[in-house]
Amino acid sequence: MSHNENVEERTEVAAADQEVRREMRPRTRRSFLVGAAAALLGYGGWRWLKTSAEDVDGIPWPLRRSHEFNEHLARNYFSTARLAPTFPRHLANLPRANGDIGLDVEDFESAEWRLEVVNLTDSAKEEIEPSLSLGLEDIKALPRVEEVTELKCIEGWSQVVHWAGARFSDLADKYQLATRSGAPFDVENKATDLVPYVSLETPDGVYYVGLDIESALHPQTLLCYEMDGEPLTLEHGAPLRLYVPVKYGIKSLKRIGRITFTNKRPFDYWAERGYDWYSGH
Ligand SMILES: Nc1nc2c(c(=O)[nH]1)N[C@H]1C(S)=C(S)[C@@H](COP(=O)(O)O)O[C@H]1N2
Ligand SMILES: [Mo]
Repeated sequence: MSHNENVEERTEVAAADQEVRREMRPRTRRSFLVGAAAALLGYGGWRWLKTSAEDVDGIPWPLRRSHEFNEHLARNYFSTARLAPTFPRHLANLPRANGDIGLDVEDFESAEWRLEVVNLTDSAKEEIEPSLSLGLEDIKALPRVEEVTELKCIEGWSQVVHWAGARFSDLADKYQLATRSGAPFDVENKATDLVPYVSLETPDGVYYVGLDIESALHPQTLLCYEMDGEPLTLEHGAPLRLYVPVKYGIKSLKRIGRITFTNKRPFDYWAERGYDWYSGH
């Protein structure tokens, strides 16, 4: 199966999955929430809640608001003004190489590596537009950025790391990605023009992460080609890996093969295995 078919199949499964969830959600959520609210409020409170306006999902609005809160928080919390803490360089070290999903070392030729970029911004057509194919020299032609920030693994360890690479936002800017109009993005003032999601995958498509566009465009989110002052090693994701300061390490995909800007919330390897899709910290 070709890589594209693989992606398309995942997309189809996603669509079917979403369909099922759409059907199930109002019922399961409502019964769960109704039980929880009844337990919390007692009868009087419950009467008040029931008689409050119901919204589209049939969930009384005070409850619905708390549902929306998580997504709202994830989308606005990491605005460009909120920077992750930085550290003095002497505290930085190379972290342990953690996770090798999609990093088959035997089968990988660094010299043949290309970064494919796909713009799937027209959801009506659902067509994969001709992709941009970039080499490492194209990434290195973007302004070089160094930062000393923390890598936090969801398993409970963290390490201050000295990273070097290009800002993801500079890639988006240079190639006019990230917006529906193709105009330069403006996270603060023109959020409605942003393509809402980015998907990143290893070249074999085995490991894949989804990001909200705000986190992808965060000024400290890097496409890294160096860690700890040295060129990236294969086990840390050579030739190019992602680092997202506002997310747990699971989102910092090693060995990026493909970046897709999309209107649909992308599949995410660990979200499918029960972790929070946003995985912010
Ligand atoms: N391709 C790929 N990227 C990956 C992983 C993986 O298994 N495969 N693991 C993730 C996890 S859980 C962490 S904590 C970080 C670890 O990065 P490091 O190996 O450079 O320490 O990589 C992330 N990126
Ligand atoms: Mo991790």
